[in-house]
Amino acid sequence: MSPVSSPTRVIRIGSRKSQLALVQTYWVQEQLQKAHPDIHFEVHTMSTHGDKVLDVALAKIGDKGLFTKELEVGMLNQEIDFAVHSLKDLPTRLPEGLMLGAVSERENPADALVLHEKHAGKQIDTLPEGAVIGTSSLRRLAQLRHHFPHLSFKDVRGNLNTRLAKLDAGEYDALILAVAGLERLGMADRVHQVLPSEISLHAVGQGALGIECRSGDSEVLSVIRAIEHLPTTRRCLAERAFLRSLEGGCQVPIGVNTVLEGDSLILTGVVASLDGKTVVKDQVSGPAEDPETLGNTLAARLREQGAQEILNSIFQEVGRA
Ligand code: DPM
Repeated sequence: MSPVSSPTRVIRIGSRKSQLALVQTYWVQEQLQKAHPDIHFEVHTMSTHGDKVLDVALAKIGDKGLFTKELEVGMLNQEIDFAVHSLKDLPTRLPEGLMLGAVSERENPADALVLHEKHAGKQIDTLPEGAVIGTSSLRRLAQLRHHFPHLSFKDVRGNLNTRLAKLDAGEYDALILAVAGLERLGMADRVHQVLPSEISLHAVGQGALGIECRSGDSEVLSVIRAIEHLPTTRRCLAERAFLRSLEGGCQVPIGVNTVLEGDSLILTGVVASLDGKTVVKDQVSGPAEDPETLGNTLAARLREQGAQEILNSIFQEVGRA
């Protein structure tokens, strides 16, 4: 008698439809498929609100789950089992019933300067007076204005290819984009300069992927453990606690940097006003085992130095998400 074969277990992965989201999701699918040959991993794509509203400045449409909400509803409805996000797009407070289940190894978390060809050979500090920098990140805007008040800034939306086409067409002199996104799309050659952390502290979670799943879904949690990277998780949990404690959404002029040194973690954070004139920056270090305490401690320190006033005036200006 032939043995009765059990039906193959299917796990459904949710993803946004953008090229970057799909590259990231297929990478996760491939890693998990290798680690769990007995399970079949299927990718289901969905459009999120952030993908549909392309003509409004990011900071104005609010950010609460802008790129995650439809996927979250899909998880709660059991249509998908988990979702792959750029961790920096995943809000620090998740809906009831969902959790951050795993974080993958971080790639270069820094920001990159991408120049129009007429500026070839230049760097951020040698761009001419009035050069137009395309970014819709308040974090990049505030930090760069602080260091380079002679540059001007213009909003830019759309996917990476759309943005690069606008740059090449001469609408901007330069763009600031995440190194990790360009690398994942095979466009690392567009990076003219990796901005040092003294100039631009990166966004919370930048360069890492976050897997969001149903709280307590023990099967999914044990499956996704295959891509978990503990050092990255610790760094990102400290960064996320810092942002959560400051009540900052995705679109705030808040930057971070984390360094692991043996058993200790060093966390640097900045909050800057949109005109770049007021910058509050500090650093804390402590046991890497307790990253969230570190994030909360740094937030409290920056608040003592005026960070809350900076944030409150921005929430008044651009609205709160
Ligand atoms: C968030 C921001 C941006 C994205 C804000 C910030 C950049 C928006 C812009 C929260 N999400 O960074 O301060 O510059 O107009 C995004 C990118 C990636 C994930 C693209 C990028 C790829 C890198 C990664 C958009 N989300 O930052 O250039 O996975 O970390």
